Amino acid sequence: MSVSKFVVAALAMSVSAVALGAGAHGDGHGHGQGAKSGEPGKASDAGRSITVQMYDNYYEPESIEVKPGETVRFVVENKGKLVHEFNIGTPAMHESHQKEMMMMVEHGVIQGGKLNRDMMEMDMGNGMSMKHDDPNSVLLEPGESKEVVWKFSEKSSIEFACNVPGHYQAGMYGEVNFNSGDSRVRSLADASKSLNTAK
Ligand SMILES: [Cu+2]
Repeated sequence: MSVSKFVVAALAMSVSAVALGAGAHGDGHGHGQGAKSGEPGKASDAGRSITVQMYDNYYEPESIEVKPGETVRFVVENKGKLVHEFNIGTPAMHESHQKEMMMMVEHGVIQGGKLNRDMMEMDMGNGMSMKHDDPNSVLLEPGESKEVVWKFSEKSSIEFACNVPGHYQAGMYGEVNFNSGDSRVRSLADASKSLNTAK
């Protein structure tokens, strides 16, 4: 689902959507699989799995370490009593997605511990819907579990976060730390060594 589609869908079904739509419009671009956060990965390329448990309102583990370019299979489990999201993105992407999820709450798609999946599937006209189906994210009811396979890009500022209204603000996000500076430092050192020998 693209942001623009989402905003149009919300406009079509809401009286109060003018203000909401305007809010989501400004920095809506770049949501989803932005080059900065990585891209959907293939399960067969994943070298390891990380189990992420979601509680009200925090993650276990609180942060993760990855290598640039690494594909990781995340097994996401909602152990809380509320609907939670696991979403990999830049802080700007999360901020923009929070506006979309606010609309999902206002339209009754997210109701505390329940998701109205029928409403998410509903055709709002022109094939638009309130589906939450971006590959960098899962939205789960209590007790549900789903996988996200993600290929991280180069080192950048990325967080995993829950954009259900109020949860990010309550601290429901974690750092993605890139841990491979070593090889680059080494190759720089090698490069300068060979420059020196060439003199
Ligand atoms: Cu949450």
